[in-house]
Amino acid sequence: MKITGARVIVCSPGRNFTTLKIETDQGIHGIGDATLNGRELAVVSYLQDHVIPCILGMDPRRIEDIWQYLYRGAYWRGGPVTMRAIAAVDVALWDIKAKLAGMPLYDLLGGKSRERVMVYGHANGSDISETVDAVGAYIDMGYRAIRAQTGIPGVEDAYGVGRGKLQYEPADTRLPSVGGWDTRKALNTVPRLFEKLRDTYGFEHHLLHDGHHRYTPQEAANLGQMLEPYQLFWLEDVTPAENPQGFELVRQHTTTPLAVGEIFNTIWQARGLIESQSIDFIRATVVGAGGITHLRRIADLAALYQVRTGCHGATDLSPVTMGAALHFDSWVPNFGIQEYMRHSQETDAVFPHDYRFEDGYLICGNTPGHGVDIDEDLAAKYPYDQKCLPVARLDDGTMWNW
Ligand code: GCO
Ligand code: MG
Repeated sequence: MKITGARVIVCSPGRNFTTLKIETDQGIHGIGDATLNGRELAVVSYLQDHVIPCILGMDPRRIEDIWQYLYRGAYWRGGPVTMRAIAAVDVALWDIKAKLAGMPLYDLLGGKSRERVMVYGHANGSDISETVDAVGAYIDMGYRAIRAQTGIPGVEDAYGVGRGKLQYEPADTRLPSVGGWDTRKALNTVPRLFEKLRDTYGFEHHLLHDGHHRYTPQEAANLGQMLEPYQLFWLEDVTPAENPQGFELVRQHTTTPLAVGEIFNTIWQARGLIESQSIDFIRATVVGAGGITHLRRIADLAALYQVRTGCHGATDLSPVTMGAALHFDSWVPNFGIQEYMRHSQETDAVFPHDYRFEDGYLICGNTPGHGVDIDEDLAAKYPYDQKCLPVARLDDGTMWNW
């Protein structure tokens, strides 16, 4: 069996997506997501100029060998561009192999460990009371787990607030827009949000919060302590993970569960945090961390330390990643939760899929493969529309982590 063709499809049905389609001499094709929000064209070039010429003619059933070829063979290992390109190939090959076997991908991975996948949605508002209402709307939609982010008085464009949209979509200008940040003000506001949420809705639902890399380890520990009475499911990316020892300090001072890893590309970035038992959830996902082949190694390492998965699932990860992640989530023994921000109707139409939302869970379908395809004619109607993620500055102009 041979790979006879591979092409990159860039489209913007509501937002930008980069998709790889691999064709074979047996008429079976596979689809992989390669979207890197705000840096899409770098991955397009990596695939078109450097990966596709190498894989043409290879046997698509040799997923492991092709993964190693692209990872070791590049010599320049890791990084978001390389690993997204590898992920796109890997996911397309698993799609092909599962179609060949006539099985849904979860069966090929080892079979289902659960019937449905608990997801969390994103509620946000410009202030505490709007956010409390937004959480109520998610509860009404059936969600059992909800991430809550609020505007912070005195901070311009605080992270996670939808600017009037239900779905928070940060990449919306051609050049980066500038948001603000003030840790003192955030520490004054975030615990009050969760106090109000628990007062209003009780303790039945899982609540989550994303610090988006903004706090120092000491500030993060302080936030974790202040949030303890509200029993969060997790506090995410509370401090940058470049220095894993920072998480050890946070861990020593709070029992609030910690999640990290949506920007990780390899097991090497996750290893120290997992082995030191500094985190509870690993957020690496299919498109970010080299596809199914690499993600399952991360999950297996995590399982040794009772760390559970919590795959990144923002809207910049296409339905192809969502479909593949749901098969992974259905199989992986140490599953925690799956993020699900919901794609727009335009996006869903371009990527026909067989997963569905029901009662706070996503359920993956049974079609052979990962169950997601691309409608290329429809995709062609939505040309690439360059957009960047924002940047953040403190009040005095200092650059901060967005
Ligand atoms: C999350 C995230 C995202 C990222 C986005 C960047 O937890 O969902 O932090 O919303 O900001 O994926 O492209
Ligand atoms: Mg996040």
